[in-house]
Amino acid sequence: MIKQALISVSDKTGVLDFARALSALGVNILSTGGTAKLLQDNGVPVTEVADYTGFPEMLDGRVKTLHPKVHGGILARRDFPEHVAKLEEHNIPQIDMVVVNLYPFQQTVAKQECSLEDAIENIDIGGPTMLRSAAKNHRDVVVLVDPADYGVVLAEMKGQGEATGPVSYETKFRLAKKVFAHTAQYDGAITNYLTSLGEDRAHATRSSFPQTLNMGFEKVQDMRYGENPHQGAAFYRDPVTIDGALANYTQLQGKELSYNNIADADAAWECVKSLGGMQQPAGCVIVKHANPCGVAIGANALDAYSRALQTDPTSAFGGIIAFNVEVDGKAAEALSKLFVEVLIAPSFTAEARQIMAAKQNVRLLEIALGAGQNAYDVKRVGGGLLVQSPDAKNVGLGDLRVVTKKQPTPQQLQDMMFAWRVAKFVKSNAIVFCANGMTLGVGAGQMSRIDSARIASIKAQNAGLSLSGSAVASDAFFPFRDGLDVVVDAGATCVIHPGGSMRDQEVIDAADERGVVMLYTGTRHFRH
Ligand code: 93A
Repeated sequence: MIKQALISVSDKTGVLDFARALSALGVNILSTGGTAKLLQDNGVPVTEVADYTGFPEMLDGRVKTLHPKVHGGILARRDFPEHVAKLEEHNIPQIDMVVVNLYPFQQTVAKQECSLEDAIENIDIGGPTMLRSAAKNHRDVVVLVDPADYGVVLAEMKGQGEATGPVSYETKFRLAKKVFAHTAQYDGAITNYLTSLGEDRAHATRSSFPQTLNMGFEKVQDMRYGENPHQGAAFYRDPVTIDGALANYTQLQGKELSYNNIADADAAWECVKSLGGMQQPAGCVIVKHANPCGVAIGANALDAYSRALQTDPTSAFGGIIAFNVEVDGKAAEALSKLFVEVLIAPSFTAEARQIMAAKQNVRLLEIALGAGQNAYDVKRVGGGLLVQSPDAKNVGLGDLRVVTKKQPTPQQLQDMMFAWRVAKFVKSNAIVFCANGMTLGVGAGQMSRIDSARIASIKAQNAGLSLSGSAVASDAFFPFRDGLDVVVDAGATCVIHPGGSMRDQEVIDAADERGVVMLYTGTRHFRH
């Protein structure tokens, strides 16, 4: 029987309804200041912990619930007569349910302007202590750290559905495991934050990577299989919500997302997000095996898609397609003619959804646009992790340097900027031919740059696209003039790349000799 519950929550989602229902079931409710006030103001009977223990909240709230009357009531073993007698001796009633969620530490430190002082004050001490006490004594105490569990527990208490009365052991055990996972993750976030601070701690500048990396990711779903059917797989989400990130997707229809779907969807989404602020309002990216095989901007979603598709219609079959604008009926009509695995957009019109509903296998994902970045980019290697900051650098016009005698025309400049944005999302070695806001040929993932250049021009030929007068981006410098000769032979008249090779002069001389424009970005975008 649950006679008494302690409720102390920072995230007050759903707590009022839950407390009201508990109260209606005859449960006595204890609460801390803010939570107690919310319940009182809404007519739910509640006793403040301070009145209960006879000790006021003190030290700016640092000590609210850290009291034997609270922890004795939670931790006492109900099956040990000595424990029960001790509680009676000290006049400590049992606490049978603990509902706690913690100070929002992760959200606080995720803010750019967060000071060390702010971070420290948001380290919850009393909350995890109660959670851990209750989870340790889960045989007799129900512990809830996630508002999503309120409903299940209530249903069990009321004996609804399958439930037969009091909260089952299975549920209590599941909730306890969830608590320990949660507090471990919470402490991990604190460790990460503190060890990431630079020497100048007062300013809390983050200048290095944490000494131990506790990422605290939460499993969203198990998958049927991994990259291949003989591999197991699961998808985990960052505990901190990242604006505009793939993991925030809402699936509107379609089969369950697979491991490869998610990896490719991420590549498409990150690339299409980078197409904002260009000459045309709509952007479309088609991805196959983690590489863009068609990228374009256009007057609207249909226009951008039709142009992106032209680059490599063969590879687009079974692809993953992302838009940075709403997908309307016209675009959906065209898309429904292609075999597509996943479609991603900030939104789909009702008409578009209706059209796609006829293709139930297509996975439709809505994700709000946003410019959030992962804190870390991670790659697993045998026995370790490689961690780096994400490749967040976006080259602007001011970063460019013309190194040839010939200066770019405004059109060439636009074409090269577009090609450069795309090249960032193509696996190295990347060579991307573009013109008028669309890709014409993409060479990806080759071990030599000259092979990427050859492949990109062959692909343009195969698609029946002319490279004459096109722009080329190369994700890293040309080590020799041969790669440049290949793209110029194919028809390119301007080339953008980082520069920085030992033989830069040889390559600049070649560009001058061939009468083409060459721009340095000073930034490299290797992607492996
Ligand atoms: O400052 S604390 O670490 N010290 C405590 O004794 C304590 N007890 C509960 N933080 C404490 N809490 C936290 O207060 C809970 O974990 C919860 O997040 C929050 C609820 O406060 P209020 O009810 O005043 O909004």
